[in-house]
Amino acid sequence: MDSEKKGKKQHSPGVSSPEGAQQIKHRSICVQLRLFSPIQPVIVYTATMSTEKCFVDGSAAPGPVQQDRLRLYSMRFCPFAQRTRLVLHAKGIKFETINIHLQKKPVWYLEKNPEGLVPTIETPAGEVVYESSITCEYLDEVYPEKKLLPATPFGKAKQRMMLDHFSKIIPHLFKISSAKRKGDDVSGFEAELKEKFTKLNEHLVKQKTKFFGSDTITFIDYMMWPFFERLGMFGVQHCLDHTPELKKWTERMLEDPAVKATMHSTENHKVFFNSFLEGEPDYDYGL
Ligand SMILES: N[C@@H](CCC(=O)N[C@@H](CS)C(=O)NCC(=O)O)C(=O)O
Repeated sequence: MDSEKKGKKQHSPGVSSPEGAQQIKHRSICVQLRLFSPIQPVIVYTATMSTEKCFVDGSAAPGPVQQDRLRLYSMRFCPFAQRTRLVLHAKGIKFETINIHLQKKPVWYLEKNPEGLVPTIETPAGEVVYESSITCEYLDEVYPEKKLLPATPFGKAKQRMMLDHFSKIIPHLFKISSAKRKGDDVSGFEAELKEKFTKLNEHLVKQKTKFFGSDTITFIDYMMWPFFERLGMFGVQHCLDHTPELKKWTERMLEDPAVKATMHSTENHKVFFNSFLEGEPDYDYGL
């Protein structure tokens, strides 16, 4: 693979915005370890989110992962990486974060994950796992405390099917926001989105549970959440107005400690997303 070239590739639009004042409050239990370079310290988190500047093409490669933790390669506003961060926080796994400049990726990052996407997890044994839902399933298997996926094959299959359906909603969100930006009429797209939300709402009503898998948060809630956190950024928050159970689900999710630890304010999401749409993503916004 031509990693030089790949390093210059635009990152996908699966990205949202920055971190808010809200997060600054949660930036507590971290230990700064100036391991690799004086300007790019790695932060070890047990219960908080990454606030570190991204590693850019030309920056020194980090050394091996220490025995007592995992390493997450991330980007602060990436909704897919947020899935992994949610699971790491929810399960209380000790990890450090290295944020990657997705427009100027270091060559060493492409050697770890040839797809060049975040999130990626690396273990002390040098094992590398990527693709958000795969990283989350991996974490759930390796760290059995507070299991997020159901124990039965059918329970697992149901959550995977739900995730598969939900994945089809994601491009829709970007489509609406891009059409809005161009000043196009989005009423048709919004009607489609409302229909999809109605189905999710019906699922909650029918199942009579507070969350999508049960009365407590499970895997599927964390997989979907990052996109609901960004509804305001996409300008489609009002599409929840006719789906009261789904709206209540978003309110319950906002109470979850892992959500609180990883989220950005809508305002910050918007600033980052605009910088992304203008072709100059400000990955370090707010740092
Ligand atoms: N299917 C991937 C999508 C991840 C993804 O699109 N990440 C974006 C950032 S939000 C990325 O790494 N983009 C870099 C690129 O496209 O080169 C997953 O679920 O992990």
